[in-house]
Amino acid sequence: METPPFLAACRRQPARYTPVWLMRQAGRYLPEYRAIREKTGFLELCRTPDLAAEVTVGTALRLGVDAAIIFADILLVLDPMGAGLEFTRGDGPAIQHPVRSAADVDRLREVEPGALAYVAEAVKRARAALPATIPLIGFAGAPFTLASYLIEGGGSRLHARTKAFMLTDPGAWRALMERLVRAVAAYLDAQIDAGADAVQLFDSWVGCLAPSDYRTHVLPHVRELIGAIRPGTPVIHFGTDTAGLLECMRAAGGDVIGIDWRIDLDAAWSRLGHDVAVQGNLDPVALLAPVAEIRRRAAAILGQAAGRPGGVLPQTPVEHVLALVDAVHELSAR
Ligand code: 1CP
Repeated sequence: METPPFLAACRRQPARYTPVWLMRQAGRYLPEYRAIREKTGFLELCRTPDLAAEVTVGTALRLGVDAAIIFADILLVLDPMGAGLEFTRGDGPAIQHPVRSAADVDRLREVEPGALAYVAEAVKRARAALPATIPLIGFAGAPFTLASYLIEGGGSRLHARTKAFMLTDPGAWRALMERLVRAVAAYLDAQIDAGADAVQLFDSWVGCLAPSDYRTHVLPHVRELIGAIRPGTPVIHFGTDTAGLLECMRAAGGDVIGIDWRIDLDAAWSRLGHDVAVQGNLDPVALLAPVAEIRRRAAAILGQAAGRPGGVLPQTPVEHVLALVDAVHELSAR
């Protein structure tokens, strides 16, 4: 069997066409997902391996994408640490016991092996149900982004408490990062053991940092984390708004660097160096535009990738996602 295009691209090997998958490809824009969510709370869905696997596999097959991503959330790992994770209806996540002091860091629990066994079980079932041609991506939040949720108590625009904590008590910050590195490394290894073919580290909010703060307070921890993940499985290192941080993220590691739409793909790739793979670059809001515009954008990104192997909003029309997947496959066929 040929190597699936997604895994070939992760390893910078030639593929028949450029693989495509979407962040939040399973979500509220899909009627099938909404139907399941009418009966089941979000956390309950994550904690029910049969349902989580069904959402993962059903979505990938329906969309015709080149990878499935396990249905879970970056914040699940915070719950067994004792943070008290809740998803209140309609809103984002809330942390019942935010971390605001060195003593709060000390009170966090080590994640027991097995605490997140339901995710590993969902990975196992999804892998068993997927065709061999479709790789399964496991994932976790990166330490900075997880720390931000822990410290802010939920989502945040400025991450002001997080930065203040980092700059005021660097020792407690380091202790927090070290705990998160241990928990996330074990969690990703458990997903790999269960059958994940690649893993993605989401540093969704790291773009708020000055490069010097990233280098001092984040980079060493991410490097340690990526180094601790069992070798042989491609690691995708993703962040948003990272135009100021690309070289630093590259230095922290990853086989693939995930970027967003705020930087041209060719510019990002030449800064990263072509000895690493690149993923991403389409603005999710572009999927609200007419199909002709979606195809134009897909062609532009593929053009910038120059033949090199290269979150859906709830109001996104499903046909537009299908059109994107078709456009990428058709325009990049070789
Ligand atoms: O049913 C619902 O309304 C829940 C919405 C939802 C979904 C579908 C949340 C709550 N999480 C998820 C699943 C999810 N989250 C996946 C599953 C797989 C897929 O992509 O199909 C993934 C990979 C995530 C990752 C995630 N969760 C990120 C990183 C993604 C990014 O855009 O950078 C983040 C920041 C989260 C936290 C989170 N979970 C959910 C929400 C609404 C949020 C963001 C809240 C905030 O703005 O702070």
